Amino acid sequence: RELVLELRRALERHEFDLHYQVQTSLGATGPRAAGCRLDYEFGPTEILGYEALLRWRHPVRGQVAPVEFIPLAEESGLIIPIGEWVLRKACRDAAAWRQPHCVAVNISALQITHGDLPRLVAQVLEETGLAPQRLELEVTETLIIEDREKCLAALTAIRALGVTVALDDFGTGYSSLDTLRAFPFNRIKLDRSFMRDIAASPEALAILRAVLALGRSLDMRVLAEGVETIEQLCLLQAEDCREAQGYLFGRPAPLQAKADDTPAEP
Ligand code: G
Ligand code: G
Ligand code: MN
Ligand code: NA
Repeated sequence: RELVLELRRALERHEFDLHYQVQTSLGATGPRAAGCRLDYEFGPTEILGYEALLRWRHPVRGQVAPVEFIPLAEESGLIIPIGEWVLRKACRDAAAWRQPHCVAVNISALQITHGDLPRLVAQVLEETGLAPQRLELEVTETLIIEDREKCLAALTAIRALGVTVALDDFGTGYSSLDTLRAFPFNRIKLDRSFMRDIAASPEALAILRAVLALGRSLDMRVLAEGVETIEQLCLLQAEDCREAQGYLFGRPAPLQAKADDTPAEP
C-alpha cells in the first residue's frame, strides 16, 4: 500500500512526534472529586508519570491516527525502527523534564520477537542518562502470546535493569490469569472499556473490584484507564483505586516546556 511507502519515509522526514498523557495518583494528595467538581490542583506528588503516544503528521493527509498506521507498521516490520525512535525520543524528553516524572512507552510484539529489546533499552538509558526507575514499558497480552518464552526472558531482563513493566489494556483480548502469575508486571492497566460502563453496569464494577483485589494480592499496582467523568472518579475513590488516566485529568498533548511538565490542553 501507498501508506506503507510513506510510513517508510516518515522517520527520515521527521514526521513523527510524541504526545504525552498524564497518569495520576488518586491517593490522599491526588485529585479528588469534591461534590460534583474536580478539585484539580496538580502538584508533583499527584503526577505518576506521562504515557508517550505516537503521532504522525502526514504532509498531505494531516494527522494520521495510530489505529490506522500502527497495524501497518507492525505488518511491514517498520515498527522496529519506529519503536526505537519512540523509545529514544521519550527517554530524551523525560531526561530533560524539570521534575523526575516517569515516562511510559508502548511496545509492540515485533520489538521483542525480532529484536534485542533489553539491549536497546540499556543502550538508550545510557545514552540519555535517564534513571531506569523513570522508564515504564507497556505491553499488551497479544504481545505475550506471540512468543511467551522470549517475551518472559526479555521482560525479566528489562526488569533487572530497574525499568518497570505494565500490562496494558487488561481485560480485553487474550487476558489470562496465568499471564499475571508468570510475568513480572509492576502494574496492571485496566482497559478503558470497563470505565465506560462502570456507572451503569454492576458487572463492570464487580470486575474493577476483582482486579483491584488481584493487584493487591499479587503486589501489582492497578491503574484505571479512560476516566472521563467525575462520577467515574468518585467510584474509583470509593473502591480505593489509587491510579488513573483519562481525559478527565488530561488529553494526550505535546509537552510544553513548563515547570511542571504538564501537557497543554489541546
Ligand atoms: O492516542 P491513541 O490514539 O494514541 O493510541 C492508539 C493506540 O496506539 C493505543 O493502543 C496505543 O497503545 C497505541 N500506540 C500509541 N503510541 C504507540 C507507540 O509508540 N508504539 C506502539 N507500539 N503503540 C502505540
Ligand atoms: O492502548 P493504550 O491504552 O496504550 O492507548 C491509549 C489510548 O487511549 C490513546 O488512544 C488515548 O488517546 C486514548 N485515551 C486516553 N484517555 C482516554 C479517555 O479518557 N477516553 C477515551 N475514549 N480514550 C482515551
Ligand atoms: Mn498504553
Ligand atoms: Na491501554
